[in-house]
Amino acid sequence: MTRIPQQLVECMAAARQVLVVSGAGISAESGIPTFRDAMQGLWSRYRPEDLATPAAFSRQPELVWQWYQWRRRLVADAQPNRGHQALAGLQNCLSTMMLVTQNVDGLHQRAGSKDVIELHGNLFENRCSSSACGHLEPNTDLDATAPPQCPHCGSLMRPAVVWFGEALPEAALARARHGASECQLLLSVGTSAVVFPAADLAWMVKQAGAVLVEINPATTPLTAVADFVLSGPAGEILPAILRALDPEPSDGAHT
Ligand code: BJW
Ligand code: ZN
Repeated sequence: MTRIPQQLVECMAAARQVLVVSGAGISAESGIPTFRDAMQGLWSRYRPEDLATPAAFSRQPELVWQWYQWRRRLVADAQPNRGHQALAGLQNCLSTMMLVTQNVDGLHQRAGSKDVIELHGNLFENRCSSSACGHLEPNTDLDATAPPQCPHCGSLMRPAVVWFGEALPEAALARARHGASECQLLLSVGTSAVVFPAADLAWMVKQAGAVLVEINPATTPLTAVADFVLSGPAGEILPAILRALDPEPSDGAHT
């Protein structure tokens, strides 16, 4: 069983505000490949970094659309795992916990986390590709093989996610940065911490002298500067943290 250092348990219990920044690794145990994992099946000859760009969508809208439809179906068939559930439990047992995610899969919300700040958008919404229009609507058809047209201006609809070179949603980023400036402890979970500006949150917290904790089976640029490195899968480590903080929950959680 994973052992959580007592000093970390005390830091977490004492923190008035904890900021959690999650990445694709937390959904790996739900069967969703991480962003930089090898792509599977038909998609194995593409690099995700080459599909998640506005230029790729302009060049080959159907190809990019079909990649997102494949990922949407994977996520729709998946379930939140023990890592997502433990984070939802932590939100109830810590004084204030803000959850910022780079993930677009909505699994935190499905596990019961509240007020999740999505930095890179959401797979299950579409936005008009004309920035002058910006019409937003839910994606309802998981089988359509081509992007639909915008009902307002006729441009192609695209997944409402943030691609490389695009600005993050302003309000979400401002809230995340405010959370980083206010927190006493940041938990970086399942992210390679190489994509900015999300990766900056941990560096901001470290510079301000707050505690940086990393949960990841692999090393990242944060590993060398983190105050606590919990090397292993989020689905084991997060429930162990919850048990250490709240050994006898009144609602029978973590059984
Ligand atoms: C486990 C596990 C288990 C496995 N348990 N862990 C500064 C320096 C250099 C470059 C830049 C910079 N600032 C900006 C840039 C450019 C660029 C960038 O960062 N490039 C770097 C790659 C170099 N950033 C941008 O372009 C951003 N935009 C921007 O800055 O705009 C400026 C602007 C301002 C004003 C006007 C216009 C422009 C946008 C970035 C958008 C990122 N979007 C994506 C795609 C989203 C949609 C989609 O999903 O298709 O977001 S890219 C991709 O990376 C996705 C992810 O959210 C993001 C982060 O990846 P993540 O989550 O860390 O996943 P992985 O796969 O990398 O790592 C998984 C980790 O899990 C691994 O470490 C595993 O070990 C671990 N793991 N199993 C725990 N069981
Ligand atoms: Zn439109």
